[in-house]
Amino acid sequence: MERTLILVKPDGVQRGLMGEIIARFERRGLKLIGMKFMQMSQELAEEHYGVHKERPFYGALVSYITSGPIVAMVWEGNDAVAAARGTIGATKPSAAAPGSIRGDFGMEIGRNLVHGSDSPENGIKEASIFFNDDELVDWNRATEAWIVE
Ligand code: DAT
Ligand code: MG
Repeated sequence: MERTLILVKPDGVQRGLMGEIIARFERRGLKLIGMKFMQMSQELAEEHYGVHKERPFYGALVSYITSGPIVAMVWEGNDAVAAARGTIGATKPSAAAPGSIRGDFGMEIGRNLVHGSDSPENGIKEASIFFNDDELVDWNRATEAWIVE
């Protein structure tokens, strides 16, 4: 069972798209096991985006992600990482497929609305940066047998 860390970034919150974005993961069949509304600190942003530290856009990326509140979530499922990345769409919204979140709501790479982990390993790692174990909920979903064979 994979986990993926999903963030509704500050533009998604400010534009009133939280519910719209969350609904897409929910309807897809991913299972929510953690969620919080928060504003990321500089330290948390630097930890989360540490892999991009040497890239020219790093400063802008950290200031964007810390510029306002976000929704942080952990979603679980078989192939959760790839499924969520499909729902999110390509990094550059102007090139993202219609039907994806970025393809339906975005225009620019620096305002691409949502984050999703890029591998199962990073899903586990990123979830643990944002959530303590006791903030993740183990629950039985009534519709499970209609989503998972
Ligand atoms: P993704 O968010 O699709 O996983 P990523 O991990 O490669 O993409 O990059 C993290 C974020 O950094 C991305 O959502 C937007 C920003 N970014 C990536 N490449 C960029 C570029 N060439 N110019 C500006 N921002 C960029
Ligand atoms: Mg990434």
